[in-house]
Amino acid sequence: MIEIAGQFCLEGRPSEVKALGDGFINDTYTVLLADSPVKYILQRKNTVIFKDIPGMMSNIKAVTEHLKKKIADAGGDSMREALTVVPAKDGRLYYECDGEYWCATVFIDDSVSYDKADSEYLAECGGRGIGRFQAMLADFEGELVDTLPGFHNIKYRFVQWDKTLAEDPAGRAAEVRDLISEIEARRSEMLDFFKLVEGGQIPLRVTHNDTKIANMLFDRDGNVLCVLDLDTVLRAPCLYDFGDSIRSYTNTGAEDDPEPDRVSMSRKMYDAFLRGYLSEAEDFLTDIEREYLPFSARYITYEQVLRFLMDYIDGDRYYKVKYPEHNLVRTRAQLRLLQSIEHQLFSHNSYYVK
Ligand code: GN1
Ligand code: MG
Repeated sequence: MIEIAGQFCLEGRPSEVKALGDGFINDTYTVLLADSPVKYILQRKNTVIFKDIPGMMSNIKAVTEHLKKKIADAGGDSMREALTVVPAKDGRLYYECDGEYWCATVFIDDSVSYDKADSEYLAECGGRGIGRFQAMLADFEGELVDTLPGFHNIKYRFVQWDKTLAEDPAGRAAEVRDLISEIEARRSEMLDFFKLVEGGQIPLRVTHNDTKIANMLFDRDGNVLCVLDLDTVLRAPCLYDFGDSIRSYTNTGAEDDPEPDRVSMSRKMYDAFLRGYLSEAEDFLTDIEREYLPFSARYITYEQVLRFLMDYIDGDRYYKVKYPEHNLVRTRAQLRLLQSIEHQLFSHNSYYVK
């Protein structure tokens, strides 16, 4: 690992590499130097999921350069408020070895990260952080490679879903019939929403697409310092970021809570995140985007239920699992969250119901 770290343009000699965090997709490490306090993040990218790492890294480089310029113009600290990609010694944005792709960024010290939002204040700050991230990228005009075709495209997810159910590779479909019908019961409503994206009524913007709270760094005052994990920066509806944030910030339980009774959407956290988000996004949101903010929470949470369940049926090939039933536990917990979102935002006495 030290040898791999040494392939990058670091400010000194790497002396220690330590595993970091709980990502579901990539493997992440911290790199310490022998002769300097500067630290780095080293990641082995998941090449089963991401087919074009050079394309992904050129997206990340272009987007972070754009953000850094905006941050510096506003008098901010562009080394702490945006990721800094560290190139390999041959000038590429990755190091390839035995078919594995490694990438490095500068570690941002003196910051706080969370798996779960613990206050309305933090949710409001999170909303502001994502709104600002999207606002800063509103005038990004560069090319972006589509690193994950069909990522939040529910039509494409149903193609994968139908195939997985038909093949039933791990022989697990029969035991999850109740969950499969929860997916099927909502299929047409989800496709109706996606027609608005395909038809162009809902615009594409430069968005993050994986805005769970663990993908943000906060400062000691609770403000979002830096948005991390830019692997999925794509042109997509900004609603996906809002929806995924609500899925993460408002959950009273854990994403994989083994006790679904602990899981619900906190309405107060929803309102706080929305308040923060609108304080930055109000100026660019169109009427239809505003109208569909609540639905996006339902859409993304539904997609997550589908993806966890599909991976369980598929024999756990996409997400890292910590125990054999993990994807099933995740499915049940996210389904409970979906039902709570529906109950609170879409039942007849809800002000959001359409
Ligand atoms: C994955 O990479 P990470 O752990 O932030 C996944 C997201 C899911 C999330 C669920 C590329 O995110 O789409 O919402 O897990 N990323 C990819 O926690 O599939
Ligand atoms: Mg990710």
